[in-house]
Amino acid sequence: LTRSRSAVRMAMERTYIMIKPDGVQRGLVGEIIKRFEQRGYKLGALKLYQANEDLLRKHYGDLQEKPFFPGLLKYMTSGPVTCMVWEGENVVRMGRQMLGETNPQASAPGTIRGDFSIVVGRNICHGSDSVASAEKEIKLWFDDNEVLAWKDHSHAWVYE
Ligand code: IDP
Ligand code: MG
Repeated sequence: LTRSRSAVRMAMERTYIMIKPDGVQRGLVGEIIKRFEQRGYKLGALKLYQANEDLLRKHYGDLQEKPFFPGLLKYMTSGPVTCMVWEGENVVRMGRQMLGETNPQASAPGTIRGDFSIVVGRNICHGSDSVASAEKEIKLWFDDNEVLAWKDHSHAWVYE
């Protein structure tokens, strides 16, 4: 019984969450951090950062041919972003759920995009779409020594 229970237990994951320049400018950094903290996820890394085009071309490599890509580069370099690593059970999928849909008008109220944004080109936040892209994005945006392992005293109150 113990073995089958631990076999179905979700893996602990890490995800890369980024508050885009509009989210920073509009004073939503605290609000977005608060939602991940209050859910019970654990902060692994955090910094305010001025992204450059080279980094964004790597981050958004799959979108380079899209007509909106030049505008996306301009948007994402228009001011500082807030880079974060959040850790916990199923956090990649749950993080995307907390962000909402890519298009804010398809995002349910209660999600970050659904509560604070209106158009896709100013949708406030980024979240990794898979465990593999999370690991890739964490490496891209952070040096190894910026991502910390630490003991969260709430762990036993968040997980059974
Ligand atoms: P995601 O951020 O929800 O993963 P992606 O399809 O990966 O969505 O697109 C990355 C980002 O590119 C979006 O969050 C948004 O900022 C921007 N974007 C996507 N589609 C459009 C568009 O049609 N017009 C303008 N910007 C777009
Ligand atoms: Mg994406």
